[in-house]
Amino acid sequence: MNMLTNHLPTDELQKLDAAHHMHPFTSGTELAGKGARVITRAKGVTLTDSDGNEMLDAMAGLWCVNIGYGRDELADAAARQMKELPYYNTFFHTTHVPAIALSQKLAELTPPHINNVFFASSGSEANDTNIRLVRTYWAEKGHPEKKIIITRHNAYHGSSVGSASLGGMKPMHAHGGLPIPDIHHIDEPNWYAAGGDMSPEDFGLERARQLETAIEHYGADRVAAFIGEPVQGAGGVIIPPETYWPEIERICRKHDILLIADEVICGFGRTGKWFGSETMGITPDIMTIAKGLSSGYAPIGGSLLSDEVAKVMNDCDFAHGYTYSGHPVACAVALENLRILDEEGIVDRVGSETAPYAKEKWESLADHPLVGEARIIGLMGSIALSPDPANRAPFKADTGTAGLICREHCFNSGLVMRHVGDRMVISPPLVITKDEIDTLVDRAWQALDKTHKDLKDKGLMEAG
Ligand code: PXG
Repeated sequence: MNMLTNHLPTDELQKLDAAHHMHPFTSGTELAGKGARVITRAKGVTLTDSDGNEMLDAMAGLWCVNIGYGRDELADAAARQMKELPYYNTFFHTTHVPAIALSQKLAELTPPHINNVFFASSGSEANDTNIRLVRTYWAEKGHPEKKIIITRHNAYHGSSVGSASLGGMKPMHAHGGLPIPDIHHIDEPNWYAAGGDMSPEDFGLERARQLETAIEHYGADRVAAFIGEPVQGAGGVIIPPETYWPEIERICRKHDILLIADEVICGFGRTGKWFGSETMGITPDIMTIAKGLSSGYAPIGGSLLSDEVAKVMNDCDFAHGYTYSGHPVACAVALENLRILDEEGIVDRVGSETAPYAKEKWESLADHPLVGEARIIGLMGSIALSPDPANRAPFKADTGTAGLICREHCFNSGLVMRHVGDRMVISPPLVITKDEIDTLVDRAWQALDKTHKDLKDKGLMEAG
């Protein structure tokens, strides 16, 4: 049974998949019509599908395979741990070596004031922890009315009821009656789309000050926390103006509200430093982690807490936890992943060599006649497709029409890029080489050429 994937022809696998497997964020009916792409193997930055086609994975899976595919050390760490202690929980005054070792390693890698972790199995679970945790924190300090969490439109913080409420994705809110009470959304710092004639710096300040307006509206005595991704990922790799985060931090400190940095994508080297908050120059009270923590080899996430937050939470019996909080196999895999990222200097190399090279190459895509902006920070980048790049104009066609066409051309050019509306985004494994970056950008250019031609042929180059 477990050899199934390598022994059935692609169309049979696709039929079985359509018959029994429901995919996230996907219309099953539509997928059944064309058949899912079946990925069978991967090595480094390269995926192989069931027909033997190879593709450069410029998304590192889903923004997570930071050390690249095929590292035997992680498989060996998992096998060793499974044989020794495949599972035990961390409830009821119990612990085990992998959870101890990983917590200690995280304390070493994070900023000096962050020394505690509450484990989960995903970013969604960790953000659910954060909702309950910040409200409990303030209640323990004698302010039970400090409950509101301020977040942003077009943010992504997960798919569970709590984390999707923190997120700002309207289609997600529509499914299931979200958000939950006491979540307030402000606008995102997307200068390209909404900056108009303002300078990026002024726009960054204006967007950050929406936080202050919201706090003043509710009263600081009712606001528990602000949460944001240092750089929005799933929202389209929106790199905020430089003025934005320092102003957000100033406002949080002034009004005594907790600052949560969602580092699920930005953490573990993605922005060229260990954490996106370091790149943005901020000192959060809580950081959400997942994805790159294990490079996606095992499901694990967590909430990292400042000493001040940890002290208050340690003094109370926080009624919260998951069966797999600190799962030993996931912890062992994450620990080995962090050892490799650290000892092989992968994060440092992104900051000093790979990211500067990628920046030069990626930004050259701005010369393409279909591209309104091409930006990258560390190894997360995006391009905005536009029928009128000089004016940053959107398409008249439904948002996402051009992006979807471009994504299909990328696949056919041997490149996995994701589209977010009409933005194309990348987040390749951090081990990508300069030659592979050249290949990535060449293939992106080819896909843009084909997209441009298609859009012209279909009369879709009109600005809206
Ligand atoms: N926070 C951030 C910033 C994320 O990007 C989560 C939390 C939730 O993590 P889990 O492990 O529960 O998925 C994420 C996840 C996409 C895409 O299409 C992005 C994510 C997940 C799925 C799809 O870009 N990010």
